[in-house]
Amino acid sequence: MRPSHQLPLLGLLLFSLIPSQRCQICEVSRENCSYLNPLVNTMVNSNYNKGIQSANILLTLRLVGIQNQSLEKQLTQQIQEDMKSRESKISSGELALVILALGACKNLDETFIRDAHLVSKLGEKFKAEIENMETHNDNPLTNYYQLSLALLALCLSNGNYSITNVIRYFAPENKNYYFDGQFSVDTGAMAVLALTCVKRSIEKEKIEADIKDLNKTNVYITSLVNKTLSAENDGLFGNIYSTGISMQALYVSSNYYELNGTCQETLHTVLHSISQGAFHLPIAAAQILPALMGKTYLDVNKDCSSACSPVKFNISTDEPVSATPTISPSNISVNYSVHIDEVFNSTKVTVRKGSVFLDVMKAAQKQNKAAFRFTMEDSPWGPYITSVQGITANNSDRTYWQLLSNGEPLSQGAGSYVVKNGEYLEVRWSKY
Ligand code: CBY
Repeated sequence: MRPSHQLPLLGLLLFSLIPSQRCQICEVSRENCSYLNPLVNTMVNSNYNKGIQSANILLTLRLVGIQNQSLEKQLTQQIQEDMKSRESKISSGELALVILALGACKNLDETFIRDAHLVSKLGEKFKAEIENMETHNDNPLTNYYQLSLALLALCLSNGNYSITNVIRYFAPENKNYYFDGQFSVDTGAMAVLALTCVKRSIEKEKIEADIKDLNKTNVYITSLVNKTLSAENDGLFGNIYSTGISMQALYVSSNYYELNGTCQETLHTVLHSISQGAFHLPIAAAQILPALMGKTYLDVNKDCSSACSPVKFNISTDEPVSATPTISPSNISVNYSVHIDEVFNSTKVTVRKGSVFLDVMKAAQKQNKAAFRFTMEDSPWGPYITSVQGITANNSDRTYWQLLSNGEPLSQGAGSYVVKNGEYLEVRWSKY
């Protein structure tokens, strides 16, 4: 064969190799599957009293191919009961998770989605988010993490949305991707998943769009991926809790992840954090596991299984490793302040060693109700502080109570963060 004939062949061969290179993922190898045991046990043994937590867990168990029929049945029931009791109160992101979980990996719950018209209801919730932005200074009802989840679920379940109308809201410079001026890596990564689903639908001509929409979608994905990569530190993207969703975003977007060369470092840090109990909350375990098993939320319509799942996990009914240290009899003392504008109300509080931020807040409240009274709400991530001194956080104003230690914002909530002797703790009235 003459060289000129070989060239196109060589080109074809190289081209055929590209897709497999592009899909490089950073999953845990088969021999390391047992490192994931604590995550699986945390999810399996949690008390599934809240529907949304159940949805997150069911989605993950199905996606990674952990089959446990009785558990799936229990989770499905909880989700359906929660849907009935809170139907009008359920948020866009919550409903999106319910649809993703019930519809995941070709199972019979799909009939519930259809009979309860969940996808069209999600379309309404999505519209309400956008309408709120129009009337409230570009602030959605919830946040862009949920808006992205909603777009993702609508896209994956062929719901009704017009990409020409919504794409502009996903421009990377939109303020809703940023909290306190900092790029929210979780939010950006979820948006990458949603936009990648949309991009694929346009390319397959499953939805109506013009070339401008496709171009914008591509430009936004690239920019959001770059922002995620810029947030890399010691192999983590953002922090330990945003790394799972970021890995998913990087898997679906291109071969960036491979090129970036952080895979081994990422796995090393994450597996170490698992052994340290960083994922003791079921939601934290559910959010990291798919990426570690090479899965993304865009895989929900496939038949699901993964390299680790045929190796039966060592599912135990014992309590999973807990990060909450046992409260010891010795005491520590910390400084606690409520900070509103220029005004500080400060006190010294003595608590048991091993106490969490919330214990400090409770002790301060006992000392001085006027200065330190607060309220909280349950969330999948534990208690969320809603008001202090009667001043209440509000999504439409982008206000919240920020938790800080020695002047630095915490990456855990009030119910999880274990306080240390001599530490300066603060709740600060803030705008994100
Ligand atoms: N989920 C959601 O709607 C939450 C989306 C999320 C981006 C989420 C992080 C990411 C995730 N993976 O789930 C998010 N947080 C949001 C949107 C918010 C804002 C909530 C208000 C709104 N507009 O919806 C807001 C106010 C900016 C916020 N988070 C505040 C806080 C602080 C809570 C303090 C309090 N008042 O109780 C806190 C503690 C940060 C601080 N220092 O004050 C905080 N968040 C943290 C730490 C976290 C992480 C939790 C990690 C952990 N182990 O507890 C988080 C995973 C998460 C939950 N927030 Co917000 C981010 C991270 O660190 N990677 C969808 C729904 C269906 O469930």
